Amino acid sequence: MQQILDQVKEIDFQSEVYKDAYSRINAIVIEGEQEAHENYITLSQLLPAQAEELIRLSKMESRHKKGFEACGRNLKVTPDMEFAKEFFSGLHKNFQIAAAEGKIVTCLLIQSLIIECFAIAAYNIYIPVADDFARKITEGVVKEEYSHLNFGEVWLQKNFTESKAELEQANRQNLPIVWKMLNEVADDAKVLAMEKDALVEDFMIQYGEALSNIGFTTRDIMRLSAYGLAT
Ligand code: Y39
Ligand code: FE
Ligand code: FE
Ligand code: FE
Repeated sequence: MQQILDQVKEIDFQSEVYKDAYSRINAIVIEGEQEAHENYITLSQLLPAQAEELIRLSKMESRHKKGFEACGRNLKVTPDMEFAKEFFSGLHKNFQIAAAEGKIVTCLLIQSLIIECFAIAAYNIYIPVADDFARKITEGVVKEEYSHLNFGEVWLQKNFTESKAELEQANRQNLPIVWKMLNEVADDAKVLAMEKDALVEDFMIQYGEALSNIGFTTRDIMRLSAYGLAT
């Protein structure tokens, strides 16, 4: 804790190096929230029985986006949206293909498990080192991300037996993309006082817990959650 306090004291949120890194991380978060908004609308069409709840989640995602846009404005940073679109393009493409094929399990794994766990890890690590304005916004957002993760967990747990094979395949296809994304963002995250090791650790904890809640065994979780991780 003291270490974090000392670290925060040293962060100059107005330095050029901070603002430059923030222009990419802030954009990633804004783009991520926008895509999450769209993904939950798509999911509401794939799961009409739960459309109302999914639309509610999609609206939360647009509020998150607005919150993070305000964080960028507050620091007088222009988000690099082109960079962010490219950053998300792998997961975005795989979600689109799965949705077009009606693969609900894959869509839920990508958005509600992988992306939500990535968001929860990133926001948890960011909160202690954020500026005061962004900290308050992020604290409100991360609480809601847990409810998005919970939606995916509950659905996949109820449909575990029929979903297992598709989950394995979707994990194999998409988890390596997450490790690549983490590597791409590590240097900028470091400037914001967010350590890559901490991000990886928090992601693995969230994702492993989610897989456990869905019904995977410890043995399966070890295999699934580290897939494609080569540091
Ligand atoms: O469900 C959501 O709201 C998730 C879309 C938002 C994604 C946030 C992505 C965070 C990655 C940031 C990496 C910073 C180190
Ligand atoms: Fe969100
Ligand atoms: Fe989010
Ligand atoms: Fe979310």
